[in-house]
Amino acid sequence: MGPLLPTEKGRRATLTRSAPSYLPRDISTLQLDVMAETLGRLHLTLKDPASPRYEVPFITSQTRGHKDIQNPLYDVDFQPDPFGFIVRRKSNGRVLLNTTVGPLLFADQYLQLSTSLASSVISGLGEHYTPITLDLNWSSVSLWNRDMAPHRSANLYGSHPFFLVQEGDGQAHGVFLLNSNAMEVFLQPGPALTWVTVGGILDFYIFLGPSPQSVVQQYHEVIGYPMMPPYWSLGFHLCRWGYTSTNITRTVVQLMRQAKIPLDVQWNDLDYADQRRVFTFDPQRFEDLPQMVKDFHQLGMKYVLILDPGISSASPPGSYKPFDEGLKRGVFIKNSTGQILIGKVWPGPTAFPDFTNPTTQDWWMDCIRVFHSKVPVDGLWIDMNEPSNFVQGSVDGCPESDLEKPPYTPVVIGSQLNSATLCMSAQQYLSNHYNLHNLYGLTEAIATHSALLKVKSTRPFVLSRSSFPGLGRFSAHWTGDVRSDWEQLRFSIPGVLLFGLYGVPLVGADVCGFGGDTTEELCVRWTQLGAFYPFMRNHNDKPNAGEAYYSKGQYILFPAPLDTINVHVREGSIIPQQLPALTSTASRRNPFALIVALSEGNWAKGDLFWDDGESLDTFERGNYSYVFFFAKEVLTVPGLELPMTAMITVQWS
Ligand code: MIG
Repeated sequence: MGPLLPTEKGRRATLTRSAPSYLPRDISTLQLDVMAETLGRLHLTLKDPASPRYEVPFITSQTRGHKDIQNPLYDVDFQPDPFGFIVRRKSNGRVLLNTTVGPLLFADQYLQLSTSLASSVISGLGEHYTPITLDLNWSSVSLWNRDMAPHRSANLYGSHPFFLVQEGDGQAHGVFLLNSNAMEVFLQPGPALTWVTVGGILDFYIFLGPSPQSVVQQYHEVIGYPMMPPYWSLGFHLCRWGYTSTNITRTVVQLMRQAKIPLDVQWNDLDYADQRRVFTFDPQRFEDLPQMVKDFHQLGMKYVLILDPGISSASPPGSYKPFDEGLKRGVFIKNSTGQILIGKVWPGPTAFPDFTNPTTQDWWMDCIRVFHSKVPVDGLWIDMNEPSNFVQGSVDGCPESDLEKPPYTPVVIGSQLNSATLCMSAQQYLSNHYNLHNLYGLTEAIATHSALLKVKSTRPFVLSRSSFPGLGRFSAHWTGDVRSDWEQLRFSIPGVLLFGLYGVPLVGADVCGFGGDTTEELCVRWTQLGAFYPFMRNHNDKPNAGEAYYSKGQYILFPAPLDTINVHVREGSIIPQQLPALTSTASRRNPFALIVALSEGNWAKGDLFWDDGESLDTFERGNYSYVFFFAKEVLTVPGLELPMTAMITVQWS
């Protein structure tokens, strides 16, 4: 470590590695900047002085332009070789951080720093399914945004590289590592922790409090204070995946009013969209959506619907403007060779808007403006924005590269960074997806917030599943696909409280649980708890039939309450189905689905005769289709990440 010399904003030194680290593409000379920005905030960065590296955009605009201040709450000492720093609370001399306990490593795709901790009571480093304080007994948490139903040890929808340490005497401090790359934090009983990140720079903010509240305030001063929500968004919200028509949605509202249950906001899930394509609505089942929204407004209610980022790329040219326009304006993320990256989400093949591109923000606003002129929504719910992808990387896979398989991959669900999302080598306006992945939801929230602001000129309401520091300036958050059970009800409390730390106070869990069937008692208790969530929405998964029992030569007793009829399917059969409707005139236009019950030998077959249903002699004249289905189990389909049990062959005649 060379001498610390004064700069305009603080002090600067050069670090030179004396022994090689043996890491690939090691960076052996670093620039250290130490900035005493406010009485309670210390800012420390480590960068490569020789060539600029990726740094997180969009955050911390408020902290620019600070000068080194005198007499802060902290002091910081340096150990020159091996390099480390020690941060103390001046008032009592307590060591808050001591990074001399382990080596600093700084290579292109592997950055590591360890520190001792002042106590074992630490909270943060979300988003995970944890209690309010973390387990320091040789555990680790990975920060990598992922579409994953909340459960233990999984990296979930958002990333928040911030933690609060309670020092034991009522005082507290906090640490924020501003870095958006995939990160793993190793927690040790020392108490100590080790940060490992696979890119970017080391950019630390240390907040001295001294009260826990002031730590949180100091953190929010850096990442931005939360937005002022519209008053109505504090009311009761009702949603379900499976309100399959305006008729059903209207009936729900009517029943709520008849039962005199307060309801501020009615929602629709993807059911409204024509072939699940955003910015459209189903011409039959949701034909009167614009009128329904106006009718709700007449009742003093508001209306919100879901918007997924994936834009269908397979509609016939000229038939789906959001894609055609987006293509023209170059708004979509490209693959490593410069073609539009195609993934697969609800509408089938999709392209992904690159919200780091200002052109995309304009295009997104135009899409919202046009849709809003037909359907005057009051807010938007942005789902699937980790971004989530049903195939790994893209429909064409991903190229072999250090970005897809870095020298070290943090422990993440799916084992690879491109699991259930885009290729890491995908190209965005500001950088590659490897660097920007964790910002996808935030950047979509920024674009959606500013579009609503321009289109409606009222306080925007956005609800985002994916998050990163700064999200709260633009959006509310819900905790994703929680299961309908007591444990998940209990864990929703730390889940919601932690998002307060992260600067997203308008947050809630799906009341009564999202996945599986709730029970009357659970739902009553969850509704009582939900009244204390800042954001209170009851939202459930599609009604589940999809429970399967496998049995042979056994007697099993199945519950058959009055509203349930059990269906038994013989092994080896495939049964075509259509979504039901109120008439067969309507239902025969609905999409088909297949029930495939594999045999013990792992095959199944079935067939379908399909004609217009009313003209004479269709069979004799050949005016029909005959489809034969054959399924055989395969273990994996190359490029398909989802567990796939059967390959289905279809023969037409
Ligand atoms: O892949 O839009 O978390 O609230 O109901 C599932 C359907 C997509 C996930 C959301 C959930 C929503 C569901 N969505």
